[in-house]
Amino acid sequence: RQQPVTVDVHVRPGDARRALCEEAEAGLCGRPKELSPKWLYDERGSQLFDDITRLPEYYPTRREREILEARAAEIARVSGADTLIELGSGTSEKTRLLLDAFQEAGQLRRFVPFDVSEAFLRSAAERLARQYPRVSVHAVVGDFERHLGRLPRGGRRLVAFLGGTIGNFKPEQRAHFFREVAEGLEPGDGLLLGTDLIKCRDRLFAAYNDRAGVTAEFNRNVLRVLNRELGADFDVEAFAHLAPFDEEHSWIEMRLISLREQVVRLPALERFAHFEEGEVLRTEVSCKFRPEQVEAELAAAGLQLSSWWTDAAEDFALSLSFK
Ligand code: AVJ
Repeated sequence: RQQPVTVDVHVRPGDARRALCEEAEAGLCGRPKELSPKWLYDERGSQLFDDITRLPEYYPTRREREILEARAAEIARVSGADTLIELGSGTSEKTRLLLDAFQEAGQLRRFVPFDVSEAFLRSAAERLARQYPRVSVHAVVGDFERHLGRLPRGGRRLVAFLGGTIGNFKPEQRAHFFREVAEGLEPGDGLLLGTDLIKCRDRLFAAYNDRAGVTAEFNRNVLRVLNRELGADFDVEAFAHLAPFDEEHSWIEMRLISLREQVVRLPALERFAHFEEGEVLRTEVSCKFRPEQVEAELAAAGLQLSSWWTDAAEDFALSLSFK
């Protein structure tokens, strides 16, 4: 009596490694050095991020959960959706708050988890199908920077992009992302977006430079990923973590700083990467937003803000906008 699970696959396991090779060439051999944050999340990196969400200094996850706990029923009602699409569905822990609220309102027909890892997504989809037997689960394995055009059509859809992951995009990528989402939606479909808000810089700094050093390990883990995937020989201990807040761009910038001059072998690229002492490899930006800015950026993509919810401390926001 459980509904069947469908899985659309738009990325294959080998794709990630090829993309990493391409990025690493420009990102490690040129200057300034930079990698996109998606490489932080191998199995160990995902576990470390999970640990981060429980750190006393790292507020976003708790704040977003607080909002969802208070507002899930309202979100279900206002959205009017019968299809919930979650981009970068992760462990779907917060999703459950939404799924339960939609189910309670009797309006959930379909759940579409969208994630880049096929193995992970398949097991999550099976589990969700068992736990929500009246809901049909249609999983999509894809990259949300490339495959938004492949979202299943039909019904009244709500696309959820939670966790503040939108902050990992730079302004141009962000504008592109909003346009792609809007293009895939029909009038009446919505976007539920989680955004971290600008706050006092000490708290921002503490959230990304925790005392226990978990974020440092999470950051340095990308070097282990490069060692494994590219056969590189990074000395993980020869890089320090620092994540300052850049006021001008309004983003936290995660950096790995080379503690000495060093040459790293990149056999998969048949190249070397040279680091000066003190040279920075940027591994992530995490943008912090003002409310008016979120509204304006959504509007520029053709998405009308309808609701804006924050936690009691106004640290984090969920917005609902409609095409
Ligand atoms: C998962 C992208 C929302 O930017 O806060 C946490 C990742 N990086 N600590 C964030 C992260 C360093 C996180 N997001």
